Amino acid sequence: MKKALITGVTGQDGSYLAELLLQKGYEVHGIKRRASLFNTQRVDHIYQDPHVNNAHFKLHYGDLTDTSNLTRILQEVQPDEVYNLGAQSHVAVSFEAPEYTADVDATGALRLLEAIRFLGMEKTTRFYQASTSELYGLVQEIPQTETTPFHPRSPYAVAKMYAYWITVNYREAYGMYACNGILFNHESPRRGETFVTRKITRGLANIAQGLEQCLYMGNIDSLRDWGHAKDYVRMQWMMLQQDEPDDFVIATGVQYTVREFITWSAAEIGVTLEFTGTGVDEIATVTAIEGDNAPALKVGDVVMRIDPRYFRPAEVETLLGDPAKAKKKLGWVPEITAQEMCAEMVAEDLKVAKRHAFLKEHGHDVPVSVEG
Ligand code: NDP
Ligand code: GDR
Repeated sequence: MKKALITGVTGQDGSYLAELLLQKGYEVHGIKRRASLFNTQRVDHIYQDPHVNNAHFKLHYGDLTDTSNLTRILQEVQPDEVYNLGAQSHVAVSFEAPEYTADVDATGALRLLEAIRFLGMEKTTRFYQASTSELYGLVQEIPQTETTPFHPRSPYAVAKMYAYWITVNYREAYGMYACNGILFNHESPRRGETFVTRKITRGLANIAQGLEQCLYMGNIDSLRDWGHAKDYVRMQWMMLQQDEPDDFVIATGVQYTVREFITWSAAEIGVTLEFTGTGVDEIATVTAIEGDNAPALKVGDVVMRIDPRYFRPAEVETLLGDPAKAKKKLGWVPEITAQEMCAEMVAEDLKVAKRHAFLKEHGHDVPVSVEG
């Protein structure tokens, strides 16, 4: 039985990857952080009681800032494959906490690689690094490929650039099977609530149900190449199954604006929007409502405004990936379109919003607002 160790197992990708590897018959180990509240919601459905024999999914307390902890877990587990998905992954937050972001996202990758080498596992343990399209930042070429030069635009992206190159370096210096997946934005109903797609689907679902008044957004002209996390974790696994390690761009090859994503999300709820005004004065107004998903809305309501607090000190305006290499060498193609993914996300968030509206009506407190 193959063993995998996943850092960031409690995150969006970690949870989908753990599911995939369990389906493939792996013993899956994940690192979770100690928190004052439970933080395992995304993996609770695959939790296995460690007191029962033959548990194939095991969680270890740990942190990417703690070398001794990582070394001990690696020694104990002796994984065939390590997936380094753990990160302070929010670009805007990285401007607020740049040093911590560097410690986790850059030095964290080094700590893992060095622990693998220190334990003499560099010839037996394969390593996947969660690299990112944010490396392209101020884009030098459209679309972006594995050879497009990097120009990172945030402390997050700069930290991830170190992680990218240290992964390449350990491959070249020590002959490690170490790969970078340069993944473009990927989303799902499990996406963190402060990333733009989820902020929109959750926010509009809440507004439709009368739990919030308005969505406050940053740069809605921003262009992103959005895929589904389920498609992308499949590729993470495929990258570690080849004869030779290599780096791959994972993307859909299609880009849309944040504004378009807002329009689709509203349409999924049955609401048609009109965008008027420019810059910080742009608003989205309801022009038609179909069906019964939005009892709290009426024609003429303003459901989106711009709040400059969500502008970034340096923005990545446009990202568009070319996944040709992944298609050619690994036969990978994304199966879920951005619109299908949006529909799935809205459906899930609407279910929760309806439940919360019911609870609120009956006098219970419900979580609504989100900053990000
Ligand atoms: P999430 O933010 O959903 O998950 C991040 C995970 O990292 C969580 O499990 C989090 O734990 C964990 N983590 C955070 N800090 C630490 C730390 N100090 N030590 C150990 N674990 C930590 O991210 P995604 O699942 O979306 O992304 C996975 C990886 O892929 C990340 O590295 C991200 O930067 C990268 N990436 C993501 C893309 C995307 O579009 N989703 C695109 C390209 C790259 P906790 O649950 O406790 O917070
Ligand atoms: P990104 O994702 O920065 O690309 O990083 P995010 O969804 O946060 O932003 C995408 C774009 O939307 C614009 N935007 C807003 N973003 C947020 N979060 N909130 C807003 O209100 C808002 N309004 C407009 C942003 O400015 C940006 O242009 C994600 C993360 O998952 C990284 O970890 C990963 O590496 C990259 O994707 C690829």
